[in-house]
Amino acid sequence: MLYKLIYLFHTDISWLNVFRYITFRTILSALTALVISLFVGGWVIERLRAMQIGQYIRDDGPPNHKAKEGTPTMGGCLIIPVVVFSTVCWAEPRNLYVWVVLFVILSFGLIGFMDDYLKISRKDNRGLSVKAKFALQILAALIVAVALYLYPGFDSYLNLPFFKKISPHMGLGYIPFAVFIIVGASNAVNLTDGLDGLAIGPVTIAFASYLVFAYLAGHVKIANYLQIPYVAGSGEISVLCGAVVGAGLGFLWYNAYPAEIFMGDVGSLSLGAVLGTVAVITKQEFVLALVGGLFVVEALSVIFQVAYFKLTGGERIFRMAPMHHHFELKGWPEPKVIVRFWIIAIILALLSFGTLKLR
Ligand code: 57M
Repeated sequence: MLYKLIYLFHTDISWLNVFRYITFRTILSALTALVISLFVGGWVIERLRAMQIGQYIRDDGPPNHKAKEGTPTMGGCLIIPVVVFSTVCWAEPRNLYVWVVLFVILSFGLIGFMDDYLKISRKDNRGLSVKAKFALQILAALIVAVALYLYPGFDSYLNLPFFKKISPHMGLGYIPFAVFIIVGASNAVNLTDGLDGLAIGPVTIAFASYLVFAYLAGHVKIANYLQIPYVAGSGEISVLCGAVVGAGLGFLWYNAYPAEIFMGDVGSLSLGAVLGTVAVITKQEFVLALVGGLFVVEALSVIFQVAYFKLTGGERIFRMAPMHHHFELKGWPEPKVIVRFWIIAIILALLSFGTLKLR
């Protein structure tokens, strides 16, 4: 909105023309989110502490985690409003994709908020039941998937990296596919959020990658040159990705080891779902397995651990799942696990750009 207001004067003040450019507004969006997060973060932590919204630590976790008991949580209540505010300020208000993604961050944020609130307010610290949580996530993702499927400007064929010529039309099958990507990404990020900065670091890196993918997909000449799907209007999603990068860096300032705040399910579920939605809109769903490879591996470690545990009647593949706990129990100090996971996330993000040329 702010951008539209400023742009009204571009005929009188010529340099205001720069606001027309998505790149400029993406940088502004990132800086707006970063500055607000940094300046407001400390106050939010104080408020959460005053309201006694502190993390409950289960007894069955790694021993060193008990010291984290009471750390202010639900930090997603800072991230989400900052991302929404920056996006609304600097993105094109008539762009449907922007509003679809804002619906996702708010709906999944509400699901996470309900889960976090129940965990904190209940004596047994239980949140939403797994069934209720999944049902709400699938419902929200279904609304998004159907909206994209019905949107005339959005083509629901499957884009396969490395195979330019193969792009099968999925028809109605696209809807469950999109739901799977959005709900899967949401829960994979949620599982990964188990060490200080372990989720927000790779999430910020992933959104920095999709900031580029969205810009390229929305630029007809570049998309055609790279032979990636051209998605008219998806360039505005770069502005939202910029807001997430800024808010992510600002949150990391406080979530870095030793964390002063956790994002809570309100943060992890919403950021993961937004990442999945951005991958769907930019038609880079399979690339998400690479960009978000860390989240995929963490989720798979849980799936394999639980399956093996049930199959063998109690045997484990990892010392503890998700995999970050396995390395913790192997004796790696928490910061070492975190930074090594960040390094892997950066390598995966760089590799993902290789899919743009290798086709
Ligand atoms: C999401 N939440 C963290 C924090 C964060 C099926 C099973 C694998 C499920 C899984 C689970 O419960 N996952 C929930 C992970 C939790 O973090 C809170 O949750 C939010 C994210 N959703 O924002 O509010 C704990 O993580 C630590 N933490 C930090 N720094 C951070 O910045 O240190 C989080 C953020 C926090 C804090 O200790 O309390 C979590 O781990 O629960 N369960 C697990 O991940 C458990 N694994 C497990 O049971 N493995 C089993 C089987 C079932 C696979 C096995 O390997 O045999 C681990 N988590 C806990 N205890 N809490 C280990 C046991």
